[in-house]
Amino acid sequence: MARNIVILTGAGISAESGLGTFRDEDGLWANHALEDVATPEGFARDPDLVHRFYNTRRIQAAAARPNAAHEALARLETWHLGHVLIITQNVDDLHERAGSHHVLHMHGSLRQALCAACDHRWTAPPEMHASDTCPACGAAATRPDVVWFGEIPHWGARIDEALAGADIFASIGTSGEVYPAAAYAQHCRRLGAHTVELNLEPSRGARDFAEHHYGPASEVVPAWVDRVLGA
Ligand code: BJW
Repeated sequence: MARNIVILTGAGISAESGLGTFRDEDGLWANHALEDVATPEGFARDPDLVHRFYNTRRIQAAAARPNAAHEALARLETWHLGHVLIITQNVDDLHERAGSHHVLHMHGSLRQALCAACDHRWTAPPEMHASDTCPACGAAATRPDVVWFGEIPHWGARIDEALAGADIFASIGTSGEVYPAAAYAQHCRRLGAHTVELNLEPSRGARDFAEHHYGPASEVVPAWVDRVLGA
C-alpha cells in the first residue's frame, strides 16, 4: 500500500475558486511586473504598491470558497490509511478551509504579517500599510509573510523529510517554473516514489511524472482521489 502521499499544489488548484494564477494569459503577471511586487527589491522601492497588491489578494482570498479539488484532498486526508501531506505554494487558506490539517505553506500566507526588522509574525489585518508598526518592536518595517524571489522558502527541513519518505508524489495546478518546488518531482522519482501530475496542461517538468491527468482541477483531482481510495 502507498502509505505516504505528498501533494504539491500551485495556483491552478485555486483558479476555479476565482483566484488568479501567475503565468496564465490572464494571470497576475500579465498586469504586474513580478520584479515590482514579488521581490524584496521591489518592496524596498515601492512598499505602498506591494501592500496594495497583497491587500487586494487578501480580500479576494477571504471571499473565495474552496472548490471540489480542495475538498477532494481533504477527503483523501480523512480516509487514506497512511499519511497525506500537502505542500502548497499558495498563500490562500483554501486547503485549511476545505478541511485539510496537514498543510505546509512553503511560500507563506496572506493571513500572516511579518516584521522585517525583528522577524515577529502576527495575524495580518485585512489591509496592511507601509506606515504600520510591528506590535513587538515598534519598527515601521511590516510586510506580508510571503516568500519572494531570492528569499528562502519556509519549512525546508520538514519538506525534505517528507519528500524522502513519499510513496506517491502528486503535483496539482503548478507550472513547474519556480524552484525549489519545480525540482521535487524529479527528486521523488529518483528516490522511487510514484509521481503523478494533475494540471490543465503539461507543465514544464511533465517528463518527471509517471502518470498524467490533464483537465480542470475540480474534475481531475476528485477522480484521482477516488482511484487512490479505491472508491
Ligand atoms: C490549472 C487550472 C485549473 C490553471 N486546474 N490547473 C535559475 C535556475 C533555477 C532557479 C533559479 C534560477 N534563478 C533564480 C532561481 C530561484 C528562483 C526561481 O525559481 N526562479 C525562476 C523564475 C527560475 N526561486 C526562488 O528565488 C525561491 N527561493 C530560492 O530558490 O531560495 C534558494 C533555495 C536554495 C536551496 C533550497 C531552497 C531554496 C523563492 C521563490 C518564491 C516564489 N514566490 C512566488 C510569490 C509568493 C507570494 C505570492 O503569492 O504573491 O510564489 S512567485 C509565484 O510563483 C508564487 C507561486 O507560488 C509560484 C509558482 O507559481 P504556480 O503556483 O506554479 O502558478 P503558475 O501561474 O505558474 O501556474 C499555474 C498552473 O496551473 C499552470 O500550469 C496552469 O496550466 C494550471 N491551471 N487553471 C488545473 N483550473
